Amino acid sequence: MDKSKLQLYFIAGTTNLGDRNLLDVLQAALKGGITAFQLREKGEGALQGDALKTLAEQCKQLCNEYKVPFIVNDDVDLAIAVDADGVHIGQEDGDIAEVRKKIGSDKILGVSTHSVTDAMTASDAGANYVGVGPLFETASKENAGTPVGPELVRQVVNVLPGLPMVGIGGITERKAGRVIREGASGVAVISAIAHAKDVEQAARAMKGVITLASTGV
Ligand code: TZP
Ligand code: MG
Repeated sequence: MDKSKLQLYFIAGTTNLGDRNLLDVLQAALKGGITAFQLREKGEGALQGDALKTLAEQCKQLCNEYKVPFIVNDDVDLAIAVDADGVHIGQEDGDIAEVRKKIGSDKILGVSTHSVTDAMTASDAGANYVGVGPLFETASKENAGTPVGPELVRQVVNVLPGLPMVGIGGITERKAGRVIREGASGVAVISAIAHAKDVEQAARAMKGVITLASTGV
């Protein structure tokens, strides 16, 4: 896949947003320059069934307008049903090669990884990109596990230099540059954008940091 699509990867679901409307937040983030979006509808009060499918279709439509890939977390059947651009799965979400077979070779497959071994396995099984983390402490994921630290990004890049990869977990505007300098293609964030006072501005500022760090300035 095109690594530049991973530069600023925004992840959200309705349960991350309090009173905010997901489509409003997504639109603001798209205006601010996010390069990929993942719908991650999880936890208490998460939408299901038709309501979730409708939301996914609306997110996809909005992402299409900005030519930004729309990825569905975990739910392979939903991703297929709404013809999403891809699916993202974790280590406990089934066999990676099976998911690849199910979605076909044209769709993006992302896999969460916590070690170099995980990343090698995901790459061998047909992942287009991996998420590496949690790099730092995060309040956005239950049982996220002990932070692996930004050094793991460099270790994965050293072993798998061609594999597109995003760092994830507790990444703020202040920490994003470090993650890029360790060799990540981009950063994946929930709260840095979803909880920002001004979502569009937060995305734009983060994108600026990433662009600067990527060009080595
Ligand atoms: N996977 C590992 S950490 C995490 C996920 C989904 C949460 C990232 O959220 P935040 O708010 O950017 O730390
Ligand atoms: Mg999962």
